[in-house]
Amino acid sequence: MKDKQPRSVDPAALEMMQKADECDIGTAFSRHEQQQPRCGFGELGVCCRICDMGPCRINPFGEEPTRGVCGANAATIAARHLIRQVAAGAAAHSDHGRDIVHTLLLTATDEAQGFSIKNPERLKALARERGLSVDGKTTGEIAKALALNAMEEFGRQEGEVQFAALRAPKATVENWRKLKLIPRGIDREIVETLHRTHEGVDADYKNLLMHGFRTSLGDGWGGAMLATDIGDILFGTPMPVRSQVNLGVLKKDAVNIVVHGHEPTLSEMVVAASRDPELLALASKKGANGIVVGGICCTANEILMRQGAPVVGNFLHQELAVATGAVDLMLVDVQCIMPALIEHAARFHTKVLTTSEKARMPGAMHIEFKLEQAYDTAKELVRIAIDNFPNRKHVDIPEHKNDLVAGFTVANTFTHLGGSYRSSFRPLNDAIISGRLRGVAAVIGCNTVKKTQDDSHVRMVRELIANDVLVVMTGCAATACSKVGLLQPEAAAKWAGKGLQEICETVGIPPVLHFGSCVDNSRILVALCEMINEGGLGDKLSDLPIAGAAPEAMCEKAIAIGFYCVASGAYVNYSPAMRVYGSREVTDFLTSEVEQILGGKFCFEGDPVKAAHLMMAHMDKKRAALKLRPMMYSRSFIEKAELA
Ligand code: XCC
Ligand code: SF4
Repeated sequence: MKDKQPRSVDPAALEMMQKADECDIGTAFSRHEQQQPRCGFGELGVCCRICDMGPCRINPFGEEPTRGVCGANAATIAARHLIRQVAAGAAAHSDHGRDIVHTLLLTATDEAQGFSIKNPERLKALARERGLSVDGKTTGEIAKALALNAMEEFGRQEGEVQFAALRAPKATVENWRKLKLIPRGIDREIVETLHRTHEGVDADYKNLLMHGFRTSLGDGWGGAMLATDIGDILFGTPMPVRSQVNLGVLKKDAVNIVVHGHEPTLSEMVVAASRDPELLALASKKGANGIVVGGICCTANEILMRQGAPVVGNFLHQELAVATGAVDLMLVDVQCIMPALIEHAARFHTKVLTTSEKARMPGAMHIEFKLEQAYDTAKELVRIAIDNFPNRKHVDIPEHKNDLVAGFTVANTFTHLGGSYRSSFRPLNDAIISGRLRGVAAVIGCNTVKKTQDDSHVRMVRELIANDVLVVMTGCAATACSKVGLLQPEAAAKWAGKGLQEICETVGIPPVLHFGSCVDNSRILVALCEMINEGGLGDKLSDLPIAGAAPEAMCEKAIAIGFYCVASGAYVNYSPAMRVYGSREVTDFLTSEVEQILGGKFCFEGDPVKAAHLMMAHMDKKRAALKLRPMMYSRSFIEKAELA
C-alpha cells in the first residue's frame, strides 16, 4: 500500500519503464499508481458481491455493519471469496493439464500434426504407475490408454484423484482420507466450490476453507501434476541446460518472437518452426540474422527447460518487452496476459496474436492453434513475425542479460552423485540429517506491482542460501532470481553458506534449482515424497524441514498453489497477504489453527528477509522434532522467531 516504493530492482526493467514514461505509455506500474488509494473493504476481504442484494461490506473494526444483507459475517465473506479464488486457480492449472492430456490423446492417434512421444520410457513408467498394462502394446496404444485414464481424473464423480495415494507418503494419505480431503474429481471439487459459495449455502468458514484445501489438492496432485508428467512424455523430460535471461536476449538484427502464456503445446511448435530451414531462409531474405524465440511467464520456463530457449522476462516484463520496439510478434495463449499489451503494441510495430479460443483480446490478431494443423500453424505464425521484421522503427534493447542453468527434475537432480543410474535422494537426506543443509525451500510464484519487482524473491533466496537452505524455484520467481545470477553454479561460492557450498560442489548443482513452470510445482511435491521414501526424515510430508514461499504473489493460481502446499503439510509464506485480514477468525485459522489439522499453515509476513527467518525457524523446529544434528555451520532461527 506504500505507493512510492521503487518499481523494480531490475535495471533492464527500469530502463524500459523510463522509456515508457517518456513516451507517455502506461504500464502496470503507472496504472497501479492510478488505482491508489485502493478500497479498504476489498483489500481486507470483507466486500461481498456474491448476490444482487449486495455488494455488502463489513466494518472490519467490529462496529456495524457486522453482517451483509443476508446475514453473512466477515468470516463467511472472506472465506468464500478466498476459496472461489482457489477454485479459479485450480481451474486454470487443471484446464491447462486437460489440454496437455488432450494433446497426448491426439498424438497417440496420430492426429496432432508435428507432435510425437518424445519420451516413451516415461510413458511406460507412468502407465504402469497408474495400473495400465503395457506389455505387448505399441507406444500409440499405451499413450491412448494413458490419455483416457488421465482424462477420467477431471470428470470423476466418486473415488479419488489417483496421484495423491499413488505418490504421497502413507501417513499423509491417511490424514487426507480421514479428513475427506482427497478430491473425487478435479472438476467436481471446483464446481462444488462454486455451489458452496453461492448465496445462502455454506456459511461455516472452516467448512468452506477445508473444501478450499480439497479443491486445491485437485490442482497440485491432479491437473498440475498431469500437465507436468504428460508434458515430459510429449516434449521430453528436461535435463540441466544453460541459457540466458532478461530483455537483453532480444536481438537487434534477428526476428524476435516472444511467446507468452503457459501451455507448452504452442511454444514447442513455434520453437521447432523457428528452426525450419525454409523460414530461416525467408528471415535472411528480409535482412534478419536468424530468429529468436524467447519466452515470458511460464511458457518461457517450458521452452527453457526443454529447449534451452532464452527467457525474455517474467510477468511484469511483458509490456516492457514490447517497449523495446524489437518484438516482431508477441504470441500468447492463456493466463497472465495483460490486455494492456494491445495499447503498447499499437505504439510500436509489434503484432499481438492470440491463439486460444479461451483467451482473445480486442485488437489482437487471432489464429486458432489447432493440434491437427499445429506445425503448419506454427510456421504461419513465424512467417507473420518475419514479415513484420522490416516494419521496425526505433529499437532500444537494454543490454542486461544473465546466464542461468535450468532443467532440474526429480529424476535428474541427484543422479549426478557417484554416477549412479538411479536417481537417489540419499545425498540430500544425508546432508540434511548431518546438519550440512538445513532443509529445502521452494520459492515460487509471480511478480506484483504491490511490491518492488523481483526484490522479495532475490532477498529471500539470498537469505535462505546464505543459511544453508537449498532453494528450488519455478515460475516468475525463478526468472527473477536468474536475472541476478542466482541460478548458476558460480552463485554457490558467492552467496551460499558453507554447508550448501559443499553440497553444490560435490553434486555439481547451483544453490538455487530451476524446477520449471508453475504447474511444475508438482515436481517439488514429488521430490518431497522422494525425501520421505528415502528415509530418515519422518513419515509424512509435514515432518520434513521444508517451507514454501510466494513472496510476490499476484494471481488466483498462486493462491491455489499456496493452498495445496499447506494441505500437503508445508509452511507457506504468502505475500502480499491473501484478502482475509477483515476476519480475525479466517486469518487465525489459516495462519495457526490449520496446522493442527494439516501439518502446514500460512504466514503472511511481507518482509522477505523476516519471512525467510520464519521459514528457517519452521525448518529448525522440524529438525528438532526429528532429532537431527545441530547445523554444522549456521545458526538456529528458533529463538528469534519465537520472539517475533
Ligand atoms: Fe503468471 Fe505462471 Fe504467476 Fe508468473 S508465476 S505471473 S501465474 S506466469 Ni506462475
Ligand atoms: Fe450481501 Fe449476502 Fe448477497 Fe453477499 S451474499 S452480497 S453478504 S446479501
